[in-house]
Amino acid sequence: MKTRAAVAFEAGKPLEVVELDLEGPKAGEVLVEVMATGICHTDAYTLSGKDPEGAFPAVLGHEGAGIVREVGPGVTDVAVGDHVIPLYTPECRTCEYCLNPKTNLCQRIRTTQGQGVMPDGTSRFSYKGEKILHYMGTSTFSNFTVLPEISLAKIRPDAPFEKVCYVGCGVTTGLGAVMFTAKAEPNCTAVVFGLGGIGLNVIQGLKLIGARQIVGVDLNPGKVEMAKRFGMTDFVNPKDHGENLVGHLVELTGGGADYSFECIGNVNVMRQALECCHKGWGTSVIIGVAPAGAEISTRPFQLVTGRNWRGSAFGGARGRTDVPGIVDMYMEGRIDIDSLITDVMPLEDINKGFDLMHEGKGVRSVVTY
Ligand code: NAD
Ligand code: AHE
Ligand code: ZN
Repeated sequence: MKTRAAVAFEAGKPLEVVELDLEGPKAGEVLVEVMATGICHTDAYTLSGKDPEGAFPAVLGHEGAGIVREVGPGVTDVAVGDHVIPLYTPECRTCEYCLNPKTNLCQRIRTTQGQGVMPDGTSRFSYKGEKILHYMGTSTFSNFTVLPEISLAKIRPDAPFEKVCYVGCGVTTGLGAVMFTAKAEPNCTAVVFGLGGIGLNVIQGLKLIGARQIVGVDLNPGKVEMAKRFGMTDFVNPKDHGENLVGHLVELTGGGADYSFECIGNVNVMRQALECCHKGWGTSVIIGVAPAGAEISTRPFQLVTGRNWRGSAFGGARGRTDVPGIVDMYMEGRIDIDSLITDVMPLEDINKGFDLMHEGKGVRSVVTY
C-alpha cells in the first residue's frame, strides 16, 4: 500500500513529506493507521545527527496513537479496529527483562529496533524502490506504520487521539519517572531541570503524589507560567546564580532535594542535578538524552555520602500494562494533557513543529493526519 510520511532523508535537513510504499504486516506484526503524533525532543536529537543509533533515510516519530487496520498471522493480543498507542519500549512479558520487576527495558527486539528494521531484519518502508528505515520501532511520522504486536498498548476507544498520543512518550516518561523510577513519596522535595514537554509532566507527577516543594529550573522564563499552573512552587533561572546554582538549590530546599530530575540532556546539568540532592538519601534521575560521546562526571564523594544516581527510560513504565491506566487518568480528569499541547498541525507543516521546539515556543506540537 501507499502511505504519506515525513521522511528524514539526511541528518540535519528538514523532513520531506512524500508518498512511501509500505508492505503489509508479517507474522506477529500489525498495520496501524496513525491518527496523531507528538514531536518529542528525541526526534530532534536523532534528526540532528548526534544519535549514535540515528540511521538515514528513516521515518522518525515515536509519540503516536492510532487504529489497528490489519493484523499479521499469529497476532492474538490486538484486533482490527482496536485503538492503540505504539510503544518504543515494548513489553513481550517473557524475556529475562520483562520477568525482572526491577526494569521496564524489554529486550526482545531491542537490537533490530536500534538498527531501524523489523524483528526479521527487514524494513516495511520503501521509496522509489530504495529501503527507508523504521525508527524506535514506531515511525509515527507516517500515516500508516507496521509494528510488532508486543509494541502496542491497547487503549479505550473514547480517548481522543490528538491528546493521548502524548502518552506514547512525554506524559508517561514524566509521570513514570516520579511514580515508577523514583517512587517519590508524599511530602518530598524535588528539583526539576528543564520545563519542557518532559519536565512539566515530571512536575505534574510530583504534584499528584503530594510533593511539598517542587523547584523548577530553566533558562527560559517563558516556561514559568505553565510550570506554576502544573504545581511548581519555586522557579530558579540558572542565569541568576552563575557558579552558585547548586548552592542556591541546596539552600532553597533546606539542605538538598529528596529527588531531582534532569529533563534536558545536558551532562553539566546532570552533575548539578545530582549535587543539589540531599546528602545521605537524595536521588537524581536522568531522563534527558545526551549526545554521543558526552560523559557525566562528579566527585565519587557525592555518592559515597549517600546521593543516588538513576536513569529512566519511558518513565520506567511497562507499556502494555501501564499505558492504558495513564490514558484512563487523563479521561477521568486526573491529569492535564490539553494545556501542554500548544500547537496542532497537519503533516505538511511538521517542520514548523521542530522550529517551535528549537525556538523554545510552546510545549508540545502534535501532528494530526
Ligand atoms: P523540550 O525541548 O520540550 O524541553 C527542554 C527544556 O530544557 C526547555 O524548556 C529548555 O529551555 C530547557 N533547557 C535547555 N537547556 C537548559 C539548561 N542548560 N538549563 C536549564 N534549562 C535548559 O524537550 P523535551 O521533549 O521535554 O525532552 C527533554 C529531554 O528528555 C530530551 O533530551 C529528550 O531527548 C529526553 N527524553 C528522554 C526520555 C526518556 O525516556 N529518557 C523520553 C522523552 C524525552
Ligand atoms: N539512541 C540513543 C538513545 C536514546 C534514548 O536513550 N532513548 C530513550 C527514550 S527517549 C524517548 O524520547 C530510551 O528509551 N532509551 C532506552 C533504550 O533502550 O534506548 C543513543 O544515544 O544511542
Ligand atoms: Zn520521546
